[in-house]
Amino acid sequence: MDNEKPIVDFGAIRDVLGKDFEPVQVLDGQAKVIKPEIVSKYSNEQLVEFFKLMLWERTLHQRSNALTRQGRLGFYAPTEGQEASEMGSNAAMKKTDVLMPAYRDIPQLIQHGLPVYKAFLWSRGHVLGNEYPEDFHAMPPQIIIGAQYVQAAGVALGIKKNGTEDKVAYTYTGDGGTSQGDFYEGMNFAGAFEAPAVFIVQNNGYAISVPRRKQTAAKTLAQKAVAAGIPSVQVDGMDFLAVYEVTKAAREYAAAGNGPVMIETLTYRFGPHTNAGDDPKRYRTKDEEQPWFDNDPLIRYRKYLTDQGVWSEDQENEYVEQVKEDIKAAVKQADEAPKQKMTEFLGNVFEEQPQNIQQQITEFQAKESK
Ligand SMILES: Cc1ncc(C[n+]2csc(CCOP(=O)(O)OP(=O)(O)O)c2C)c(N)n1
Ligand SMILES: [Mg+2]
Repeated sequence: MDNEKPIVDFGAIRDVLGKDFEPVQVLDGQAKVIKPEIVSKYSNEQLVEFFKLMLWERTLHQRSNALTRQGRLGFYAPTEGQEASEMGSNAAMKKTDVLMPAYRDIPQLIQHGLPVYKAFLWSRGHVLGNEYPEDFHAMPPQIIIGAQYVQAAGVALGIKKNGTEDKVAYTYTGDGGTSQGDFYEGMNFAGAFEAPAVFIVQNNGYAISVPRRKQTAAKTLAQKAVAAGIPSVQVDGMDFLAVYEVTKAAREYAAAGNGPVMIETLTYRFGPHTNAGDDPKRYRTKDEEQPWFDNDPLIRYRKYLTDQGVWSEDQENEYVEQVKEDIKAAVKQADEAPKQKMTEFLGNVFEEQPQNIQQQITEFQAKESK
C-alpha cells in the first residue's frame, strides 16, 4: 500500500509551474540578433533613439548619485542596470496612459512628462515636486511597496467605465513587491473587471538585502499572475528591444479590451538599494555581481549599434554632455524654487485636514507669521 502512487503528484505540479515562462529575447548578451524580424522593423535612426533613452537614464543616474553625495538631493534609489527594463517598457506607452510609479521609477516618470527639476524637488521632499501639470497622467512615486498595483487597478477600471479608448494604466513594482497583499489584490481586481492595466515587475534580484530566491518559492514571478487569470510573460530585462516589443504587445492587448497583462523583467540593480546607506558587499558576492555587470544593457545595445556603424564614441560623448547640461539647468531650477513652508507641507497630505493635522497647521501658521 505504501508504494502506491498518490492520486496527485504535487511535486511534479510544482516543478511544472514556471516552465511555461521562457524569457523573451531579441538581442542576446553578445549583441547577436535572436529575432531579426523584430530588429528589421526599426530604422537605424529609431534604434539610435532607443539607445539614447538608456544613455539618458544612465547619465541621470550618475548625476543623481553625485548630487545626493553632495547633499544636493535627498532620497535617491539608484537605477543603474535597469535602463532596458525601465526605458524599454516606458517607451512602449503613450503620453495619455496613466503611470503609477514606485520610488525607482523616476526616469520613467520624467520620460512620461515630469520636468526634471520637479523630480529633484520630490527627492528633496518639497511639495512642489508633487504638483503635476494638468495634462500629465501620473501619480507621485509610491513608497509603500505594492500600493501602486491597487491604484493602477482602480485607475484602469475608471478608464474602462469612462469608455476611454486606446488608454491603459501601467505600474511597476519589484521582485519583493510581489510578496505584498496589495500586489495580488490589485491584479485580482483588474483581472475580475477586465480593466486595461499593464502590471510590470522589475525583478532586479533583491528586496534591499533579501535575494529573490528567499523571497518566494515560486519558480517565476510571472506565474503569480496565473491565479488572477492574467496572461503574463518573462522577458530579458537587459534587452531593450525585447522589453519594448513585449510591453508594446501587452499594451495593445490591454487597450483592446482584453483585460490586464503582467510582465516580469529579469534585470539587476548594479548599486545599493538606496543612497541611504545599505552596502551590497554585505549581501552579495563579486562572483554573483560580475556576470550581471558584464550583461549591462548599454554594453549589449552599444555593441550592436557600433557593429552596424551607426554609433560612435564621439556621438556618445556629445550626447552625454548635452544631457549633463540639461540636468545642471534642472538643478538650478530646483534651487530657485521658493523655500517650502511647514504649513504647505502639512496641508499637502489630506484634502480635508483631520483635527491633529489642522492643529499642527495652526501652530506653524503662528510661527511662520512672525
Ligand atoms: C509596505 C512596505 N513594507 C516595507 C517597506 C520597506 N521597503 C522599502 S523598499 C523595500 C524592498 C522592495 O524591494 P523590491 O520590491 O524588490 O523593489 P526594489 O527596491 O528592488 O526596486 C522594502 C521592504 C515599504 N516601503 N513598504
Ligand atoms: Mg528588487
